[in-house]
Amino acid sequence: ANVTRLADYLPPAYLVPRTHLDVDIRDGHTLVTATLTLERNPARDDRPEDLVLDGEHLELLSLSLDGAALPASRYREADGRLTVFSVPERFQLTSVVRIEPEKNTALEGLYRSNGMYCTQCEAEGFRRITWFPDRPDVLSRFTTTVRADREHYPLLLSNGNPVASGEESEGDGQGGRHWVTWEDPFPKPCYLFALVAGDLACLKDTFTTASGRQVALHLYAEHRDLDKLDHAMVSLKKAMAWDERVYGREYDLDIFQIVAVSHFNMGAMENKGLNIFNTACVLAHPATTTDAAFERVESVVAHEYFHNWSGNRVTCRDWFQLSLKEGFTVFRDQEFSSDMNSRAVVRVENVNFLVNHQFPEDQGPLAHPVRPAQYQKIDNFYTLTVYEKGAEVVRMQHELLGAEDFRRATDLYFERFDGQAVTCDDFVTCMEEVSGRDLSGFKRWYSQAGTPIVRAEDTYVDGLYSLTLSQHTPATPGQADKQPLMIPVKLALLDPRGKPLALNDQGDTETVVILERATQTFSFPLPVKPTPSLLRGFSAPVILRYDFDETQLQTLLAHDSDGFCRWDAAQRLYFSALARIIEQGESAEQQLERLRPALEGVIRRAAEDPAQAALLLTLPTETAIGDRHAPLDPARVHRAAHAFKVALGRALDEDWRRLAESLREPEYRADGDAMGKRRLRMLALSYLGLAKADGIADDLQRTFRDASCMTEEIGALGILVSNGLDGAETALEQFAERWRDEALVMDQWFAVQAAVPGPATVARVKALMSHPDFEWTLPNRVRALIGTLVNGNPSAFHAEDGSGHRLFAEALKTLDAINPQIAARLGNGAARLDRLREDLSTSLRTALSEVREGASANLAEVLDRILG
Ligand code: HT7
Ligand code: ZN
Repeated sequence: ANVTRLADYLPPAYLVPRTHLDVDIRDGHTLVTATLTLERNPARDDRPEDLVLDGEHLELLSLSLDGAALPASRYREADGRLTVFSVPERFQLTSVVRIEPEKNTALEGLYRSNGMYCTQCEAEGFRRITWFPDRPDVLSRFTTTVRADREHYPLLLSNGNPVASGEESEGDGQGGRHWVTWEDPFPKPCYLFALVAGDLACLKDTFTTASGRQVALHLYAEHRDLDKLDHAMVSLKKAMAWDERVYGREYDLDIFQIVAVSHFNMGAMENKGLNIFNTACVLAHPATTTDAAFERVESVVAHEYFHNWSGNRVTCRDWFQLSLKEGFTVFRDQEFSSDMNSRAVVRVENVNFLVNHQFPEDQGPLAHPVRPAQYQKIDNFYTLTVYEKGAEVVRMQHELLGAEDFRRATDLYFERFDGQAVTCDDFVTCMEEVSGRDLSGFKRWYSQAGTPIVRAEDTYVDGLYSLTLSQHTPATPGQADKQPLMIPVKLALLDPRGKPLALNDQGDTETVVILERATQTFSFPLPVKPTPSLLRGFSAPVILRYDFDETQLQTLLAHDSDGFCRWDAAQRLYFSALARIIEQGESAEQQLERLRPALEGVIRRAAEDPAQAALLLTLPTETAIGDRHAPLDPARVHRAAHAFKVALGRALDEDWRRLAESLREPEYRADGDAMGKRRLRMLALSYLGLAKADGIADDLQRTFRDASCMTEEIGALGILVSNGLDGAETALEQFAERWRDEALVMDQWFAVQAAVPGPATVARVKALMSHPDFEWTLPNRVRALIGTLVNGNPSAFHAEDGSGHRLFAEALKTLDAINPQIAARLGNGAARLDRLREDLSTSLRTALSEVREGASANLAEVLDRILG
């Protein structure tokens, strides 16, 4: 296989100070004329004489150097490379290529989505548009002319500012053809190039920057979706103000544009001045969008906007440094969301996501460092480790330096590296320079894969509390031996009534200890033996092992001022109860009775913060429960989890009914308070649904029918369907009838059905694959149906008869021929193969082995790592 290694990095042989693109969009094909100004890179002492450019799926029509056509003997085209022999020090190269965006289902490069043309160039899509050194350390000033039929494509967009436009004399549509030229004054790597041609509606606004410049904000979507852009606009303006206030970063062009696109491989893309978004991450309206999706829009809009500095102005030297921009930008968007919403709730949601998704990645066959050392297809490394763990690595630096020094360090980073392509080491060096700290040990977080396990043991003797922390990172593929990491452990020590004790003479009740060696002991003189509140705020991405007894966990759950530690205590109580059901065959009712006082305590205080109460009362997913039991037996896990939830529904029936009633709002509101109430109300209804409480089917049908927003409507539908309650099928039909023209809503309709636990769902998913609204070319739809089955429904996916595995293999094959990136991502869903009960593991292995033959490079890399 074709492996790219970090150790082999060489600076580019040729630089491209200027690029002019002429993109002539015709029916069925597009002609791209690229004029590159090239010069030999003085940083390359070996003075390579040949120029090598990247290109895929391009039909080269002509090539000329400094205006003279090149004969075939002067260049060679092979294996995605164009080599031009013996080029001068400085020259212009003009190529004309023909491409076929209409046939592009991979959604990389230039493609068509619902009648518009758009691009996706990160990571290596630009090479599908024209011949170019497609690597992030070649920064070029782009001018782009887009030409198309005026009637069908009245809007022609690219990066930067529009500088000229006009009509074309030749006309092939009723309205004739037109063109627009865009100039981007900022040098950028080609992965940030973007182009859109279409007939779109626009929501316009302006933002005045701190230095008084007016920026035009244009948000584009299909005409029918114009009423779904307000939330994104509000979010964008908040993000722009936040970046000025918190990081001192202003926007730098006269116009900032976002375009909503239905067919998109990921969430969104931060192209300079022209962000392109998956409709799912930008469109929002209470009638069609859940509260959770509203929050996602706010955070993704902010994330992409923040990239303007962390990613665009300062970019990555090579793709191994991806976390330089992604980890940092996720940290920035998480902090933004914390400032805009409830910090405690946002933190728990982020940690919950990391622990349930990134930790398993880091402990399985796909484990890799935040800065990987090698890859076959870089697309496969847009991972939770690079993004979410990468964000935690930045968060730890923020914690180690403190907010003020961290800001000084980021100021230094942006100033020193503006307009450059740099490395993760460059980022940490700024932290070191500003703080005067040696962070060489810390840098291992970038290079060492795996989730560290921190063991805590304590003693209390003669008024001295001693806490011994030891760390160990298990082996991961290709990395047998691990070195100790620098781990900040924030802690408090609580007295028996849950009050934090003073840890020093100054009366501080919280401190951060740094675990740098394999084992270290930290001592505190205390008047009583405390309950330790450890890893507060989840101060490091580690697994904490401490032998909490049930009383300590109940103390933490009831009294800890740290939102993460309260939630963590609840999770530990749930996991232990479920383990006793799964491993020791104890009854769910018995376990529930043990927890009942603690849960009633949470419910009593629910009105203080309904969203937090909902988090505390939500059980771990079956996937998370299964990850704690070996061998993994999804059916058994499902039986235990279901029994426990039913017991919880029955035992607290009155509380759930009271909450469901009292949290009902007279009319829809979009604020955080109302969202928190809806969240807890829907949770209460779901426990009643699970318990099949008297009259609940009627209540849910009413909630479904009279819903004030999509959160209630889809919430009620999901509870009806997943519990097979009366009226479920009718509600499904009504929902499809009502929302058949709203693609994002229909995604939820597919997902709700794929989420029903149990093996029968496999047949349902199979049938839905033939539904007229199911489209293999639409990644959101594939994720909704097949992604939900594979990643969110273990008792169906791992059906004992192997039907889920066969369906998965079938889906992977079909998808791989259409969109290899999406197929490879879906393939990740098999990563628990070796943890499964033996018969299930054999069945999955057999199904995947068949897919491996003839798989794309993307999918092959994933399958090879999983199959071993
Ligand atoms: N930086 C963007 C990554 C992205 C992407 C990567 C591979 C294939 C398709 C893609 N679409 C977007 C998104 C981000 O992290 O901000
Ligand atoms: Zn990003």
